[in-house]
Amino acid sequence: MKKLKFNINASLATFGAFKERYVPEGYFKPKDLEQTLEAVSKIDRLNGLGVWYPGHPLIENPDKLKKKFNEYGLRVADICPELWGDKKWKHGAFSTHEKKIRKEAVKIAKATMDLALELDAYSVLIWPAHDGFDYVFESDYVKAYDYFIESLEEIAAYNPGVKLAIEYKQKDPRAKSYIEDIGKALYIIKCIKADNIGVALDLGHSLFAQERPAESLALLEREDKLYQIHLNDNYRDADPDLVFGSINFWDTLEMFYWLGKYGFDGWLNIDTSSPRNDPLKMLKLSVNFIEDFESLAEKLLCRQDRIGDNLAKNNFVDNMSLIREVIFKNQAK
Ligand SMILES: [Mn+2]
Repeated sequence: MKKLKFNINASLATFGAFKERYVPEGYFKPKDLEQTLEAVSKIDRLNGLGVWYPGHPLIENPDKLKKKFNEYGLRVADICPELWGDKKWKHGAFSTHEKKIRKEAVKIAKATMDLALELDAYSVLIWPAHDGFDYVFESDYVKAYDYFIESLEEIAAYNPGVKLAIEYKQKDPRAKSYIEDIGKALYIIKCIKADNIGVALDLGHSLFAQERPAESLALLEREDKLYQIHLNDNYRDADPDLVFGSINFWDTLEMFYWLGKYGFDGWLNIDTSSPRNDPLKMLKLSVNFIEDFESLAEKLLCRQDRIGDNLAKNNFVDNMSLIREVIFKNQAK
């Protein structure tokens, strides 16, 4: 069996100040671009960074940004339009009733697609952060979904050669997001009918939505809509972006088994937040955990025929007995 070795990326945001409402000044003094690239380049296997527009260092000069990343052996993995950090987006970017704001969001998303081509990014991440609501009688749902779909249709048609990955999430910053789970994400994609619109499956968001991540992955694989994977962890009750691999072992292992089985060739994006621990060490820990899950998944993939036979009979107990032997006894009967 071919060795599992996924592409791994992170983001400069990993080294941010981590400002929050209780500690508005943040927990760290943010590192500058050179310091961050220097630090990231020392982590083996971490070969890419996700960037954003507008606001990311050097993003107005993509050639210079590419050259700078190259100096450190890094490349751009993905890019996203930054449509959450200003109060003008407070009623959403794509679904808001304010036409002027929707137009502005669409314009920024199109410019981000142009940058994606210049930077050789694999895909463009669309996170509809404020597209949601907080209260009953706050939203005209039909209109909101119409506007959302119209906006995304216009963006997708702008360049069918650029992949757009919608990232669903239950809530935060809104009390309720419109695109909150895999079902709604796929519903929207089916409504839009553009070949270049898919999904960013964020492991933490899937757990938070009470999904089995491997099942959500399967739906995306079935529809050929798996464009990005984001890795982090949580207790399924919120999205604190805790270190990948630290909490939900079995769901994560099952997801890695299927990622390997499907031959996923995109990027695994380490999407974690680390206000109380050294961000660089935490990033390394996530990379190490990815390698651990790759090697465990590999061992299982060597037994995929037996695992497949058991799945075909819904034979959980024989499957888990086999998997347990492989994982804990380092052997299989
Ligand atoms: Mn994410």
